[in-house]
Amino acid sequence: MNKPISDPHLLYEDWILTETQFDPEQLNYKETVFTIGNGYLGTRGSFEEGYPGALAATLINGVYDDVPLFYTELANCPDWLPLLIIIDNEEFSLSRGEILSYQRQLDLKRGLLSRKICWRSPNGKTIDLYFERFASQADRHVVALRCQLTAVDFDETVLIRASIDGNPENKEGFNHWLILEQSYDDANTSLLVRTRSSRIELGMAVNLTISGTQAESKNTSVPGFPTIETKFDAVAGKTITLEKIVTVFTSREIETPIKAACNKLQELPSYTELLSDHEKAWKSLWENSDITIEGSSEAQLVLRYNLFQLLISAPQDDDRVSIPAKTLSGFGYRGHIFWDTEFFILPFFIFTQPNIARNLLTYRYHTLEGARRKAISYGYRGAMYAWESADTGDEVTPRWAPPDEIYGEDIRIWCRDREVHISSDISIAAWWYWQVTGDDEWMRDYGAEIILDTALFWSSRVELNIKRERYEIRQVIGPDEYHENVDNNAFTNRVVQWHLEKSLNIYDWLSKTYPEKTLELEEKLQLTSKRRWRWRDIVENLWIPYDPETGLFEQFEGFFKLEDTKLADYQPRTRSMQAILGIKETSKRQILKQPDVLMLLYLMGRTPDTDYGEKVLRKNWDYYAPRTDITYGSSLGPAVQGLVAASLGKTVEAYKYFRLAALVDLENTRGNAAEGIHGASCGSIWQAVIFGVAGVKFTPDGPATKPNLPNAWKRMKFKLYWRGDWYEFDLKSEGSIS
Ligand code: IFM
Repeated sequence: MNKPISDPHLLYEDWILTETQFDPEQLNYKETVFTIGNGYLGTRGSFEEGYPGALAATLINGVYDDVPLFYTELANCPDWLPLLIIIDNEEFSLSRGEILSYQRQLDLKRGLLSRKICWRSPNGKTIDLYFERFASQADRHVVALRCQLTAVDFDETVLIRASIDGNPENKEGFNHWLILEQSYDDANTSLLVRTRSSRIELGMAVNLTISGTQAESKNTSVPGFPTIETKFDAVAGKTITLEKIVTVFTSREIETPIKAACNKLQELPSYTELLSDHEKAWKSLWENSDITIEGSSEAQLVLRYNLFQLLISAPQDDDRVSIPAKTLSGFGYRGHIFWDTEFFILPFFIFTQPNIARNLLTYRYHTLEGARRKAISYGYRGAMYAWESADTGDEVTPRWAPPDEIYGEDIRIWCRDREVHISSDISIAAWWYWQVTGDDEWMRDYGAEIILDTALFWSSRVELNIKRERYEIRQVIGPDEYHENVDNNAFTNRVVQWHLEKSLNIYDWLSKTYPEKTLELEEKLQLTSKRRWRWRDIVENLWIPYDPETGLFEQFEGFFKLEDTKLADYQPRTRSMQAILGIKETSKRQILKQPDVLMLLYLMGRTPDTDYGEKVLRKNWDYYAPRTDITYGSSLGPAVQGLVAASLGKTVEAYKYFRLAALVDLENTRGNAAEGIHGASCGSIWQAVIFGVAGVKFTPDGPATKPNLPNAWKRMKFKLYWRGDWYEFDLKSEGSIS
């Protein structure tokens, strides 16, 4: 990896991401970059002392609430960070006074965010400050921060206010919380709040300790803002340490969250012990999930950073939540869950943390009722998954988006109605989980119902074209969202065919292995032999727009007739082709938002029985890669494009796409990192490295590699879980050595 292009103040080294200068222009995007979390919650990297225009957020997975009549979103939870430092009536803030030195670091190995500042107040008092914070991986209901202060050139009273902000707002200014109760005793304070619509209660309790000086604490709370205030006499050169430990529970996990938060606070060990347990938990997480790269410590950091983002957003103890498209790091897409999880993120977990993968997939089981309601409302059978899903599984994609210009027309969002491939993406992920883990119980109790009920949806959605004697799927949107309401999208049709074939296999397996469960599902889903016969008929006769003579897929019926456009003619540019040409004009041309056919070929290429082979891959690469708006289209594209490039031995090109994907948040290459981490991009980077660079394929003898290491990478090591065993890989640039 070369030096970062856009941000000379970020340093990438093995495990440590360092920011060497504070730039207020980058405030919100860096808040995303420096998010910490533990899968239960995520806290953006906002400052403890605040900053004008900050988008502070703590998002707890599954805590959704409605903005009535408009939308459902993850509610921004009470902010546990506030810590004000007041010297001589001057509040410490990077927006005032003088920053004499600044450094912020995210230690990925330890899951620790820290900041070192030397600040001179407008009154000329200089202070050294060191902050650190973590969201405990060892006990997910605990978050903590520490602040060390050293007066450099003054002896003066310093006032500290440690609070919970119980009136947090979401990005558009909506406050989801009603304050129910707050209390105070000694150095502790607590708050109980409830969401307005979903009526989820949240209890938070705080303890503040101060060491290195004599200090007295008192309660200076105002409603909705419990505060512990403490005062001490600073002496030049002497370091004082403040530790703020916070516990949090919601009624999603426990009946009385405030009691649970207060009780836990009483039982906790010291900050140092909490931190040490947290570090041990991170060590064990990385044990199976890390990929080590020798030859480029920058590439190493960037790759680990993306994996870290997945690990901090993954539910470890909860199977009723998933990973939102923007993880738990921002307000983008309102915390909704897309196919991003199953297609892009899940493989990382299936092969390195199967327990988490199980939770993520079980969320889809628990949301089947929502998918069934959606199917009924569209006049179909079975389960039709929501394009955007939240707590119940009902569709939460907005129907309309506002126009780009003041007198423009509202824009209809068709994905909710037509981007139907998601039901098969979920089933494919469930099947892969089963293949890799051999978790028959999960398949029996959860997976089979997901796969079979979505198959029933398909048999009611697929249409028979009597004239052409074939089945078709009309009016869909494929992964390339520049073309809406098209017929026979190759990706959709092929994944449906695959899905129905696997449904028949799973039905056979289930009826042989668990006949009682089969009877139960037959009755519950009305799964008749006639319906299964129709699946077989569809598998055999569903039209796939593929020409075996040339090896070329047509992305959808009529795609080749669209006007061809040379994307090179539009260089240089900084916007997507859709932003330049408009929605309608782009849809009339052979321009792709993301690599639709290539995504299909990559997916099918994972196993020998469905692989179309290198010749077909090359043919389709040559056709579609130059027509894909890879830099400014969807963030989901570059890593997949890089994966395919690597499989074709195009290592230089592959590396270019790897960088594009890997830096999307770190360097804000699309300008929208402030909205939250691009979770799918993080997941597809893992896939690009494992399936593209290492060339992993699954053979009857287990995973095998065909490495395509970039020049700078001398060696890479990783582990994969496969059917009860951990496989360790150690690849050198000249080939596999074990
Ligand atoms: O799911 C994606 C989609 O494929 C492209 N637009 C953004 C969505 C959320 O990341």
